[in-house]
Amino acid sequence: MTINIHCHPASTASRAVMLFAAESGIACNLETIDIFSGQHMGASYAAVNPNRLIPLLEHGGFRLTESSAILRYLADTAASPSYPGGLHERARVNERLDWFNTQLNRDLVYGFVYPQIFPQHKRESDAAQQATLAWHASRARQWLDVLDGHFLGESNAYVCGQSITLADYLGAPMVAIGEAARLDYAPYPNIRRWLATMKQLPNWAPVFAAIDGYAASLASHRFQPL
Ligand SMILES: N[C@@H](CCC(=O)N[C@@H](CS)C(=O)NCC(=O)O)C(=O)O
Repeated sequence: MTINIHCHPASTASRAVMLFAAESGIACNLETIDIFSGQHMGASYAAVNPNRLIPLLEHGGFRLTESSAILRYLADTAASPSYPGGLHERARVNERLDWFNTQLNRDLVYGFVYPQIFPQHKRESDAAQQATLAWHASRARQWLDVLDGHFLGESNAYVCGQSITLADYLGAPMVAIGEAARLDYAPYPNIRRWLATMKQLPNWAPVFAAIDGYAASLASHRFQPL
């Protein structure tokens, strides 16, 4: 039974799923939902995902939203070592998946990067934009400190230790999107090392080609530093 994934390469949540599926050799059909033309807001997509968000997985009659749930589902279908079965090992991966989604994603991605790189996320007034960026910047720095100093530290290759897990697949695209706003990660050497490792995955470049192209189109924009 074919696994269909509705996604778009400009979507950070989609790229996590696309990268993991490609790296794991999980056969699936990627169906592009054009979020730029608003295809996800149309009635036919809303009928299958009332959130009107991507990614969405369909496997037979089973539908699943939420990138981190999709990652776990794909990993279980493939018995992937990226989602280990041991009680503590799996709990650690779950913890870090939740952390990326509820801490780093909220403040770094949605609160600081998206309002600067995506026009639809920009706040209506300059004052509102500045207040948003200021509020989320301080919290984003706090989470980056945790990621750099505690999850990775000087000794861990990946965010749960020495082996790549789903948490790396979910988290690396969130950190990498900061580069579209030319965030300086120099104060976070362990994050830079980890991101460089993730970028060496064979499927990173093809999965990130579209968003890298979008980032290049912002070359003349001025961004607020973190
Ligand atoms: N919590 C969801 C978030 C999904 C999400 O925010 N998707 C974005 C793209 S990264 C989207 O569909 N945006 C369309 C819109 O906001 O109109 C997940 O992890 O899958």
